[in-house]
Amino acid sequence: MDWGSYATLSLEQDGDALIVTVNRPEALNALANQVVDDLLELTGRLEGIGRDADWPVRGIVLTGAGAKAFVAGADIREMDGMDPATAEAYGRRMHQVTLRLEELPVPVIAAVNGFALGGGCELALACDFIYASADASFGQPEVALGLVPGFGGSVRLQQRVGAGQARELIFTGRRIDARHAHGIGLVNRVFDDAAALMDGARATIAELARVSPTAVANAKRTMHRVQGLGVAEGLEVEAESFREAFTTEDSAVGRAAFVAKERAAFPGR
Ligand code: CO8
Repeated sequence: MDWGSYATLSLEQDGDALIVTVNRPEALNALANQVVDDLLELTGRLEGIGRDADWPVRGIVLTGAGAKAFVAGADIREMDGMDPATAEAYGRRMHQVTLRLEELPVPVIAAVNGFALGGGCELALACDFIYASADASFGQPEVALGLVPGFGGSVRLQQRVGAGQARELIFTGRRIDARHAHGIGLVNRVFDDAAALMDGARATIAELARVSPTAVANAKRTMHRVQGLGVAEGLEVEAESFREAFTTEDSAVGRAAFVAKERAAFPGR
């Protein structure tokens, strides 16, 4: 699959993992317009993963270049020249990136190797799991700039950590370290350093490569669809997804392999 080439993103396929690195270390990987354009283009291409039972990768790792930052937020210098309409359009384009990440048929892991602030924290929140190095830090410092979260933080931070924790972070603009972020459920796992972080993310994708890709895609879609629904409505969605799972070859292969006491070789359809 041709993933394209980008001014501000580096791509590397490593086995079943696609590693995407936001590559503007001189500005702590801040989300300049060019980065948003590149993320839109890339996420558009990635939508094809799994089509026609072609699963070129089984998971994506999103990280930041350099030793200091995942992404230090929206590009404050570029925002300086924006009027309200341009700012709204900028936020909406980034919303599209985050929605596409959630709609991808494979899990996305944010590997946070330093600052994940403002739009950087919001980009991580659009990923399925957030892994962090011990020296990572998180925050929504928009209020210190007279702004509010604009890339999805008002919605996704409270979904991830609950309303009370989200309000405290957003209203104070406070920065928290990786262990604190882990304690409130923002971060799934904390690793000693950046190398261990990337190893951990790759190992999870190797695990994903052993199970059914259609089932993982179905589970991801279902979990996004039920978010915000009441229990009864959510169970309706789950019933549809469970039914759909039984239409896949993967489910037939998976069940037959269990009965035969063999390891399933999933066809991915
Ligand atoms: N935008 C642009 N440049 C940045 C940014 C940024 N967000 N963050 C860092 N940089 C640049 C610095 O200006 C500096 O450049 P230079 O070397 O040319 O002076 C370089 O990166 C290195 O940064 P520092 O020298 O500041 O490094 P420190 O280690 O001293 O500090 C910090 C690191 C604490 C991360 C500090 O850089 C900082 O506070 N950055 C800003 C963090 C922030 O406030 N982020 C939130 C931005 S607002 C946002 O994301 C809103 C999203 C919603 C937008 C809605 C649509 C309009």
